[in-house]
Order: sequence, then C-alpha cells, then structure tokens
Amino acid sequence: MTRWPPGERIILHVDFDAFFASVEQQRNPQLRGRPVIVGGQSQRGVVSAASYEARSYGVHSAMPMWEARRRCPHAAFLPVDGQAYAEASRRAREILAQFTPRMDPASIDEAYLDVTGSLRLFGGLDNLIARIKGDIRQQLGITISIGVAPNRLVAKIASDWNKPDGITIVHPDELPERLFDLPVDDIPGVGDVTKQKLARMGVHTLGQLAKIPKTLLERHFGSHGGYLWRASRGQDDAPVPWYDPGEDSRKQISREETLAEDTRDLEVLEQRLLALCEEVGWRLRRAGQRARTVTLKVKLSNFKLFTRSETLEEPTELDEVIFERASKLLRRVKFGAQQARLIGVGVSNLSDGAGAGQLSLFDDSRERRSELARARDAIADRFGKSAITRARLVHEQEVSDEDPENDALDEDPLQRL
Ligand code: TTP
Ligand code: MG
Ligand code: MG
Repeated sequence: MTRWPPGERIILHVDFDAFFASVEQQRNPQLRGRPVIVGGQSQRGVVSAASYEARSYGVHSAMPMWEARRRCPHAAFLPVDGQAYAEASRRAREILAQFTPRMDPASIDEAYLDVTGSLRLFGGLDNLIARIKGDIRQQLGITISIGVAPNRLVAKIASDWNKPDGITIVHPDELPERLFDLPVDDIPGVGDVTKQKLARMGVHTLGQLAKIPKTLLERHFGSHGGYLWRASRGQDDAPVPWYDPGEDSRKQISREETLAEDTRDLEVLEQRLLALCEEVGWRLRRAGQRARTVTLKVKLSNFKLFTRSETLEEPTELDEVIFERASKLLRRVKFGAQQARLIGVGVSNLSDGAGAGQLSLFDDSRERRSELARARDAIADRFGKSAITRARLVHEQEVSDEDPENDALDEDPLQRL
C-alpha cells in the first residue's frame, strides 16, 4: 500500500495510450493487435498517432506519412476522425470527473486530477488508480498511463515512463533525486532554444540544472529561470482547478484585450486581432469543436461598444478563417473621432468535430491547413497553453484582459503544463 506524507498533495496525470489509434482499434476489432497509423492521407500528410504495434517499426507522431508507409507498409492507414476522438475525450472526462471535483483536462487525451481529498473514499491510492484504469478500459475500451506525484509537473513527466498501460508513482521522498538523470528537455516548456542555451552552460540533465544558482538562471532566462530552478527540483505549486463540465457545451469561446494605448491604426489592431484569433482557434480545437459564427468586439475611447457577427458558410476551427472574417468586420468599424481601447473576437454556433470529422468534404489544402493547425497545437500543448501567441506578444505592448471568463489564459503559460 502506497503511503503519502500528510500535507503533500496527490496529483495524477492521466494520458491515453496512442489515443487516436486506440479509438480506431476499439471501434474496429479487426484492427486490434495490428499496426494502425492515423494521419493525413494527402501527399504531404503526417502521422497523428501510431499504435504501439506500429511504433515497433519506428513509426511515430509527426513523421511524414510516406516515411511511415515505407517503415510499416502492412499497417492499417486511417484518416483523422476528429469527431470520434472528441467524443471519446468527452466520455473520458465524464468518467474522470467522478473521482474528484479537481480535474483539469489539459488536452484531448490527458487530464490532471488532484485526488488528495478523495483518496479515503476510494480506499487508498492503489485502489483508486485501479478503479480509474478499470473504469476507462471497461467503458471506453482504451488503456491509459498514469503518473502520480506531489505536483502536476512531476506527474506529467512520470506518466510517460511506463507507457503503454503504465503506472508510475514518484513518492515525495524520492524528490528531487529521481529526476536528476533526466535530460533538461523532459521539463515541459523546455524546447530546443532553452536546451541549447543550457548546453552551452554545460547543463544537460536536471541534476546539473539543480546545481546552478537561481540568480544565474534568472539572469539568463528571466522569469523562465525561476521556473527552471523549481522544475529541476521537482517543485511546482500550480493547483488543479475545479472541473467545469459546462465548459464542454460553452456556447461561445472568446478572447479580448484592452490595448495599452488607444489606437485606430488598422495594422496595429489587426496584429492584436490575429493573436486573439490564434488563441480562440486553439481553444476551439482543444474542445474538439468547430464554429460557424465569428463575432468582433471593439470598445471605443468613449466606451461605446461595437459588436458585429457574421456566419460562415461552413463551420471552421482554423485561426486564419476566423481572422479573415474578424478583420473584415474590423474594417467596417466607424471610428469617427474615436480610437479603439479594447478589441476582442469570439466564435459561437459550435458543433462537434474539430480536425477532420468529414475529411471527404475537404480538399487537399483544407486538410493540410487542418494538419498545420494541429501541429501548432502540439507545440502549444508542449510549451503551455498559448506559447505561440505569447512568444509573439513578448516584445509588444503590455496587455490586460477584461474578460473574467478568460482568466485561465492569463496564467503564466509555463504553469499550465
Ligand atoms: P499524445 O498523447 O502525445 O500521443 P499518443 O496518445 O498518440 O501516444 P502516447 O501513448 O505516447 O501518449 O497525443 C495525443 C493525440 O494527439 C494523438 O493520439 C494524436 C494527436 N497528435 C497529433 O495529431 N499530432 C502530434 O504530433 C501529436 C504528438 C499528437
Ligand atoms: Mg497519449
Ligand atoms: Mg497526450
């Protein structure tokens, strides 16, 4: 029986094994036990997911499809069915939410659970884990891997260690030493740039990173430095928020920001708008949904509010389609003598099936764009909720956010693993 020191939180990170491929194997028994490769079927398609049978041939996510075909010609090659995966993801969230009210679905196939308060109810950690795995397998027919640790950061890292169908428990007493041999880029949020910078300092592992003084890291990496310092020690105090099931059926997804300086310079406004559209698109795809209506909101210096909506011919999940419509609406704003003090974009009229629910309806370029959007999301997932947009914003004007609904997006992206 696993004992946990009082006062330490117990956080689980749940990640589905070969998610898209597993959903396909579950609904078609003939595919079980066989290599299954899901991804874009066009000339330039890439692999979204490879079953573990396919991975033994060296096939993995983001590999060009032609390469996957070369390595594993006898695999079953399937197009992405976003709607099916979004549905499986929704059912998984429903199941997971039964184990604790503190549950954060961090992406389509993963979630954080703070089970500190519900442990006794389920007869201790080992029983709780067995129940979660059993319920998911019985009701969805898919295996998951679970990392258990005193915080999100370590739980996330650990869930990868015994895939597939694995359990990894990192006990508080084992920290930080258990992390010391890991390469620095195992820390969520550490990409090539940080990795190379650290390498130039002679730092390759978390153990080496933990020896660097905090002030030195802060000097080299700014606020990111403090995060690296804590991460190398396996420290992270980001909470797991209360789960809001209503988020699934939220009627609107929107982002807005108050400009640091009032302006009616269309170029400046469009630049802000693009960043907002990227965040909205990202949230849309994460929710596995598409939208048919795009709404632009502009508040003028005299606080007069301008909102205009337009409905698209076809629902979309793509940043550029949202942006195209929103910028068209922006050009219709009558500023008069006024300037804009706030700009926002929202999408509504939502339906299931981001990605490629009806691939056959898409032409090749559409499929390609969908793939690109998902590839960017994979980066955003890895670096934090809106790292791509944030990176763009860093050198630009400071922004504040007036929409309380969007609080989550204002957190330090690195806190959102
Ligand atoms: P992951 O959890 O990263 O991968 P996985 O579930 O396929 O495999 P693992 O057992 O290692 O967890 O991603 C979840 C899903 O997201 C994946 O099934 C397909 C999609 N995805 C892409 O479409 N493109 C990508 O590059 C990645 C990494 C994932
Ligand atoms: Mg997974
Ligand atoms: Mg995942």
